[in-house]
Amino acid sequence: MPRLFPALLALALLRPAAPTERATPNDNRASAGTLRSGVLTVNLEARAIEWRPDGDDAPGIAVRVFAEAGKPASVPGPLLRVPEGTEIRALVHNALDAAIVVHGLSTRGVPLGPADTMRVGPGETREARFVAGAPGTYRYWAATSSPTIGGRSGADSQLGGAFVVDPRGTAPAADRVLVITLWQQDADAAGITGRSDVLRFAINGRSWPNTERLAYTEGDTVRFRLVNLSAAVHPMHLHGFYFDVESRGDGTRDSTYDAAGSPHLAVTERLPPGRTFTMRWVPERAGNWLFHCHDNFHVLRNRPLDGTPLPPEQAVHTHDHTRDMMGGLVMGIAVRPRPVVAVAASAEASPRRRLRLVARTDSGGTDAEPAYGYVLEEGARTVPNGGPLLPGPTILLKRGEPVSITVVNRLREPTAVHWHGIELESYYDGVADFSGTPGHIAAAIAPSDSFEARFTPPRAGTFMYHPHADEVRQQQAGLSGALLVVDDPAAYDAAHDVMVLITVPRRDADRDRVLLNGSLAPSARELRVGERYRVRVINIHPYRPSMIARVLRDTAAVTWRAVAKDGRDLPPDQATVRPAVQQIGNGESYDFELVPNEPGDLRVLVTTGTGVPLASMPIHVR
Ligand SMILES: [Cu+2]
Repeated sequence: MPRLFPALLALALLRPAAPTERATPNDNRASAGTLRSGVLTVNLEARAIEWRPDGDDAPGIAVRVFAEAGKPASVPGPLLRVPEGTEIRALVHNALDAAIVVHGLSTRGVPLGPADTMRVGPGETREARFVAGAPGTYRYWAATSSPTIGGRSGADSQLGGAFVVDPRGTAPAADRVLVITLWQQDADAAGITGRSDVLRFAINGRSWPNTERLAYTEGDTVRFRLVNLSAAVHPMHLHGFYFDVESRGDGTRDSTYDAAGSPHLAVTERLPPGRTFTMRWVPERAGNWLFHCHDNFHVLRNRPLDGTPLPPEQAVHTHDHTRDMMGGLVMGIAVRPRPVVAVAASAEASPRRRLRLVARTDSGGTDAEPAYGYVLEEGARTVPNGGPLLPGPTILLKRGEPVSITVVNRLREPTAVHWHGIELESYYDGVADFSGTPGHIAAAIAPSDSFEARFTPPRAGTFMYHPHADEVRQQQAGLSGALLVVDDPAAYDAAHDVMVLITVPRRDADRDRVLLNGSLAPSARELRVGERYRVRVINIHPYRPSMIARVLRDTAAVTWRAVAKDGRDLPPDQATVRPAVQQIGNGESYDFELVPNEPGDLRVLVTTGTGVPLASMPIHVR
């Protein structure tokens, strides 16, 4: 140790002094600058600050941010929000010791010109003057080195903010602007970051469980504007409710959908780096709900920023699962009941169907790579009958029929099951130690214990179920499956259903591939020319948010007709015939209608977002 000391001292002397100013989280509720006579004047300053994403009492990190000159700094940087037609005069002063290139301070909704980028040397001040442009959700950002948002990782990663243009003549909507950022020191070659890494995903400058808690009342109309200033793709998932994706943007243009057109309903929307979307939803049921990224590695509790280790995962299991085991891109939403005149409890409309879903150990696992699986029991029937327990048994429910599913935990660790995409009561939603209402919260299911989930699926479609406690470990061990809701289970024809259920292999040695229907080598399907098949593509993989599923004849995609997304039928104008190519984020499902028009061999091919094959399933057409 003494021998190392001079070297450490030299390193310490070489490091720039830690910034003394501490940034506050930015809730993005008010625009920066002064709006007068149709002109927004704002003085932005790039400076080095300390950011504490885990709260004021937790360790911080040194990052660069934009702040308003003379005002406290925040993460993310100041919100610029103006009515359409406003002229923006933004002075940008660079108080950093390196030059920055600023992007996004130019007119929105038109092709980008050279004015969109502005180099500001250290100590310099430059002015951007422009008319705001088309209404929508945008962002501005800067970097000392990277030419792209996705290339930023460390100190530059928080250098930016949201930019919103409201329609002319309207007051700003009562919406919330949610800016996602990511600070990371290192990522491995695959860009996959694990629990042990020191990194931070944040929404409006804070990581779960320190993100803002949102509160609404049943029946409110809620609007979120999502802005991804991070270097990663985030499939954002809302529990319990569909939301309407009102617009999608690339930061330069925002494709606000025709208000008269059909809604784009989803429970999960993929958000690549630099992109934006706007969502509207109505919380119709009281209780606690989550809105979170469905890439499980983006909702892990990460190591404290001072580098101290986390307790081992199993030890953490004894605490509040959602608070203590999740982190990063999670928002908690409390929905208060709307006061109503009490009505007498009505008798159940129809008898409740009773199922048991048993989580248990499968054969072939190790302590490091456990093998778990589900067994579905109904009366004397058990599915599957033997091992291996992969994939989870498909749960087939009848639309409108009340169901009781008793989850029995035969594991040696707590678990909980989330019925992903189902509109149900909060208490049964399966987020351990979080779902429910104050005083009536559903705990994690302890080993040897059970939990009865009750719901009545209101619509037919393709859904999924998976644990919402220690998701990375339990899903990789084999706990997940498809949940199909149909109008008439007796008439359900599995021979005309082509399931493409994408999950993660149990062993890390197989991590360069994915499982299709629980297998690295899925068995072939036999289809008949001219008959109509429903292809259900489901992604419950814990990471890989950009996979693409295709149905190919040789190397060319056949065509299919889109019929549903996230379990919800598409309106006629969106149910179009298109090439059989679909990108799919974690927690998304897509249904297609496929009618093979000639005999021969097809295959389902699942690749990474850049085309690297991950899995293939043969289809023989006779
Ligand atoms: Cu994510």
